[in-house]
Amino acid sequence: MKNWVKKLAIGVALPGMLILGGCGATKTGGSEKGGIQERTIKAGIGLNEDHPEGQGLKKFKELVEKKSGGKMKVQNFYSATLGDDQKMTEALQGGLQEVTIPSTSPLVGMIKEYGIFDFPFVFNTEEEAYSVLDGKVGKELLKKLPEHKLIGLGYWENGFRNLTNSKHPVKTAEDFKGLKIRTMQNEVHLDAFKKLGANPSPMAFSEVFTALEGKTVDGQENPLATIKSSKYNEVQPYLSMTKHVYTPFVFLVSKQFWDKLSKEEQKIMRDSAQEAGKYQRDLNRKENEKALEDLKKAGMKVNEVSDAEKEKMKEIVKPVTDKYAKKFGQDLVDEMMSEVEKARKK
Ligand code: KDG
Repeated sequence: MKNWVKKLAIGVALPGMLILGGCGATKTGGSEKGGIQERTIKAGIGLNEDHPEGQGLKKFKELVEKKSGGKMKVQNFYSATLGDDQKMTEALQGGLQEVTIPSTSPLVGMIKEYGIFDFPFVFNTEEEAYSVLDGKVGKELLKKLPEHKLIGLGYWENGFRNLTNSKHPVKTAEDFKGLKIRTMQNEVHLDAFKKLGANPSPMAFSEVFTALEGKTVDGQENPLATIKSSKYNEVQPYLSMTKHVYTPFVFLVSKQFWDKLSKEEQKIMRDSAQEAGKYQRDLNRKENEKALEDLKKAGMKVNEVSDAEKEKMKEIVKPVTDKYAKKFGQDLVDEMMSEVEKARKK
């Protein structure tokens, strides 16, 4: 067994723990009555209802309520009404909320290994990302969650991130210099943008529009569906197709809640999260194409970034990714890259 797998497995192989289906689900304390009980599941996300993530959550609700004969009810909350990613994740750990689906990036303070998905220019396509997330690497990272009072049921899609700003088009590595860019609260993003000569400012997703509107930052970076759904075009004239990072969403369940469920109820949750996840990934990719056309129509000045310039950017941030590969585990990073290479050969 590879070192990084051993380290991750030992971290979670608690006595009597049954690791099911690669999602790290623990042995069911299970409801003594078994079967399906009347339950209410509070599910919150930071994005809007019209975003593919919001649509995916609606699909999850529909599936859980159908599969449980209406006994398990899902209450959806959008646009960070229950708080930002970190606050909602803490609410799950405290048993105050049952489901949230954040980007992996804000979790890196808790589970450092998730930072490998913040390395710039690792993936060229969504399929390459899926091969890592749905394969050994993604499954082993899910097994890290129970020790943090969380259960992970799989990965949905935030997607490839592109840069918007109010100053000028970003066509070359040089063009980042001096730009004040909002980043997620994530050390890899912070260090990478600093290395490119930008001036990064970490903040929660819910604060981004106000910061852009008030010009406390010049720009931000997010997938096209988020740029459109959050109406960043209203305050950001320039969109540069950097595709610099692919960010996953991770479907999180409160372990306190999960351990009360019967095996049947856990299967309903897991199957619904995975079925809704496939639906959400497909919808996200369709919406990204449509969003680009809509953002152009809304007047954003869109520029492509050449492969040569992306290679230059990758070279500039290499000392950052080398530093964090050591911190997160070189074996883990090597395994991710070998999965990517395999996907590229398909
Ligand atoms: O809850 C929304 C966030 O998880 C997601 O949009 C994170 O990409 C993100 C950002 O920029 O904060």
